[in-house]
Amino acid sequence: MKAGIIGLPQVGKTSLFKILTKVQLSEHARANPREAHIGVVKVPDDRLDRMAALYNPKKLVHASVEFVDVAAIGQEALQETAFLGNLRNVDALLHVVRAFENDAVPHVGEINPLRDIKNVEFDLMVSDLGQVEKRLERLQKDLKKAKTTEIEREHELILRCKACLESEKPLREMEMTADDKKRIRGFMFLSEKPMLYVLNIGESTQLGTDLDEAAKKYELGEATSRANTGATAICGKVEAELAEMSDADAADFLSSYGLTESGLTRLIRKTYELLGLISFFTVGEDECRAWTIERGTKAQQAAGTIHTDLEHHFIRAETIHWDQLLEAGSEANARAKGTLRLEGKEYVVKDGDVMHVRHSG
Ligand SMILES: Nc1nc2c(ncn2[C@@H]2O[C@H](COP(=O)(O)OP(=O)(O)OP(=O)(O)O)[C@@H](O)[C@H]2O)c(=O)[nH]1
Ligand SMILES: [Mg+2]
Repeated sequence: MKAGIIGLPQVGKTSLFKILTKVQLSEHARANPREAHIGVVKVPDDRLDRMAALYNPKKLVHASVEFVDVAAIGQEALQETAFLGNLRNVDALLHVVRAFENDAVPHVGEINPLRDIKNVEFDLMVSDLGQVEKRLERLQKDLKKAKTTEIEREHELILRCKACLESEKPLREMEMTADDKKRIRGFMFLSEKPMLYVLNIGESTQLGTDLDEAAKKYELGEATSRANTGATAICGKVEAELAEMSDADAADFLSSYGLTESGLTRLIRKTYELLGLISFFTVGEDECRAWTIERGTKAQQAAGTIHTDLEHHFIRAETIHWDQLLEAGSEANARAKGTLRLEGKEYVVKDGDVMHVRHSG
């Protein structure tokens, strides 16, 4: 899974990227701010850590998310092939919105997250509209030559996309069937991607409350009720300090601000939710590992994310919820207690399930 960090100039995109990925930018990267930076981030997961404490495995593998930090967005940038290519390739967009006050860091006019969001959405939609219009021309030519159902369907769908964009609604809010989505997948429309608005707020003594209330304060609350859209807040400055600390110090620091988890953990979790992703686990003395699947995935397909052979030769999955496993202390105890279940291929995997796939391969 890949998420693109976008936003207006100087809002804190690269700062967020550096904190997330704990990557030190190379000289080359610093000298070329218009090039995309890519980094892989391990998804923090307390459930997995606690099970690892039980098994003491040789290898511990968290789920991961790839983040891409691109240059500031704007009509001009969206004409650049490289810039567009980087953005089209991601599964979700994180729009960093400036909410911190600092006269030393320039911003277009006063701090106004709602205005910035509208402007960036507008740019994304203009870019998509250009593509839609080009495609329509092509389809209308094709329709004159030969009328096939497939061309007619796509034509109708692209017309709907056009109407949606012209009414200044991003494509992520348009109702689409799974077939519709497949039909336009190749265009990789920017405004169709799930969007998480990330308010970058200033420091304060009551940061915990401020973070919780930021979306409301800046009137982004309604964004979270729109389809495929979410909002969260971070304080870049505090996160940067946290990133330098040991885990124990970080926990103390967080609680001094009235926080229980870092903004980054919350941000990664929100991105997961937005994309409809969940994790299941495999555990053992060799390896404890988190696997990422879409919510609603059945046991057999889930086994396929581990190895295609496991999907083809799937028989059953020994399944237990992570907290039941911790409570039992071992799989053997869980089996004796009856909390370890055998599930068939139609079983819909739940977030936090621990699975051991039995196969005939
Ligand atoms: N006070 C404050 N300053 C910040 C914060 N985040 C970033 N800055 C400062 O804002 C400036 C721009 O930060 P960057 O992370 O480079 O912003 P960017 O969005 O990547 O900028 P461009 O790539 O040039 O568009 C730097 O001087 C940062 O130190 C924040 O949370 N609080
Ligand atoms: Mg930058």
